[in-house]
Amino acid sequence: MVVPPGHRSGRNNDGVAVTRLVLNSTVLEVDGPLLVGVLNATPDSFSDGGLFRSSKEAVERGLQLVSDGAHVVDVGGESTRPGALSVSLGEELRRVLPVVSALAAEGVAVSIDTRHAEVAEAAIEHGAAIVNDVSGLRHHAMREVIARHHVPVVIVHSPVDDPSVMQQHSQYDDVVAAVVDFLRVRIDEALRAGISQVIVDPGIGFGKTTAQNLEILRRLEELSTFGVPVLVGASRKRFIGEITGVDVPADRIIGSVVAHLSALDRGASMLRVHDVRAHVEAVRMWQALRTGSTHSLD
Ligand code: HH2
Repeated sequence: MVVPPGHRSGRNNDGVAVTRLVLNSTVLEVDGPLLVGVLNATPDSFSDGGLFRSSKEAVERGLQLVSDGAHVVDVGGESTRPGALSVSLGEELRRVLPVVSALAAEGVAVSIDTRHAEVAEAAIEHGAAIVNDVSGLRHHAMREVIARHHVPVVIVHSPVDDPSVMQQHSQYDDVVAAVVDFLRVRIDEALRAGISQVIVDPGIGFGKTTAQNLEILRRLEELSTFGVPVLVGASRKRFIGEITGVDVPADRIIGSVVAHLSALDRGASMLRVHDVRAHVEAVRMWQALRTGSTHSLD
């Protein structure tokens, strides 16, 4: 496996991951876990759907995520929750573009959470700097857009492209092997298409049972074989509710933090989270325990 050339993701002297992404004309380098704040401009996302009815409210939320400590804000206009109905391209664009451009104008590093090449391209043209492809970079058109605009891509494992049926596809002999094999193929395709910055994500909850999500988190080191940053998004997901007994997604903060700290211990360097403040605190403590440093982190 060839490591994509745009990367210099490694470990510092304390063994903590350093992530470096080239975004438009700037470089985002984070010495320690990189936090991606979730911003769903949707009426039906499982934990924050309908909260930000206007673009203005969504932008305010995005700026709040940054002041709380998010390094990147991930803007999505279509829910991927199991069973979610797909929206038209026009509607997805209408939801995300004003939010992307307003945040980018404020200097925020924005990623666009989509499975559609048209939405990715329009969002990039409005200032998005990363594509979070929740369909796993399956489509040639998406690879072509990302390569042409030289933006980093998050490749998310999902057994099928369509969220409305993905829970019917959770049969794997070995879920971790299936995720690793899938990502290996997609990374090779990305490199062949000329994409130089790749981040991988096992797709927690994307066509997976609670037991499979746990198996992935327990064996997350197996994703380090690619030598590219590993992103984990367990935030508020249903399996956390099942394990902790916390029914309301927005109340699943402790379970989310614990899952994410475990992911950091097993090689993740990026976390996609709704509750940024709680994760900043948790990550500071995690990093201090690893390094012995008493300095508070930026
Ligand atoms: N999970 C969701 C959406 N996008 N992107 C990445 N890279 N990794 C994830 O695990 C991931 C993701 C689902 O969570 P959320 O955005 O909160 O909900 P919804 O899809 O209902 O909008």
